[in-house]
Amino acid sequence: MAITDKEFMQGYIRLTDDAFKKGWHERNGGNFSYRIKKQELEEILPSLKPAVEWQVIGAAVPNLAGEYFVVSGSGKYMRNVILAPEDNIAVIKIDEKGENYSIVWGLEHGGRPTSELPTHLMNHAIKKEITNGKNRVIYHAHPINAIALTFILPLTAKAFTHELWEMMTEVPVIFPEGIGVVPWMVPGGKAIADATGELMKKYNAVIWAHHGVFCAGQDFDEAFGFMDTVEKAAEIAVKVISMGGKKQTISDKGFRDLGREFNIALNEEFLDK
Ligand code: 2HA
Ligand code: ZN
Repeated sequence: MAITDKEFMQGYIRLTDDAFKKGWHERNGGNFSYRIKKQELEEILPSLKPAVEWQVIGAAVPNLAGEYFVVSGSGKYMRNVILAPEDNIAVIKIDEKGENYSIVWGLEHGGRPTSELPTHLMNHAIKKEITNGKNRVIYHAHPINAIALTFILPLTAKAFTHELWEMMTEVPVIFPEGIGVVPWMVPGGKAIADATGELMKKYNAVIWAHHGVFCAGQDFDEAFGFMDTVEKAAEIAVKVISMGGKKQTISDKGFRDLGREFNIALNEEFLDK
């Protein structure tokens, strides 16, 4: 069976296609990585190239040493992944120090992994540790309404979390811990990776001001679902603001009642005392 027919690859490819059709991936916008399971790796190992050429990651991720990831290619278009996965994505291996990577499959006509590789791998390192290895997906997209809100709302976790919680009753159930916000920063390097990683210790979704959103997930459905939920709530917020603003909303008492009924610990930082 070809690597691209494996269930995890089909799951990866399906997300790229669904997300492009959502309008979240103009041109080469966005990037996406998956930490391959041991059993999945064993099945594809005979089809991988030996790791001979190593490149620096630009961030140290010692707890990912020896791990393999599926990653999108720098400059590649999300909409083309389904047509030619072997040209647009890669499997990379991390070295024994967690400082370098080697391409062992894919990007057949040349190329490099995503420009956001430091942020992806730092987020994987943090999430792997705090979820005892359950988190496997880091996903970055450019959804319209979430970006639009970063021109209007204060760039704080409190402002974004409370606004998005109010927009749809399920949002606080899906993001009880809240949603993080990184102020505008130059993308692609270690500084934005550090800032995002700090927030990924607390949140599963982090908004990059005037740029996009990063989500973490245990599987493809969860990561896609987080992105979809953030963006749908943001779309409602944009419509409400465009219609002249709220005339009524969910109260903080309402959120507390919801938390009790659903047995979820809503982050008290985002509720009034
Ligand atoms: O174009 O989204 O953040 C890729 C990106 C960089
Ligand atoms: Zn981006």
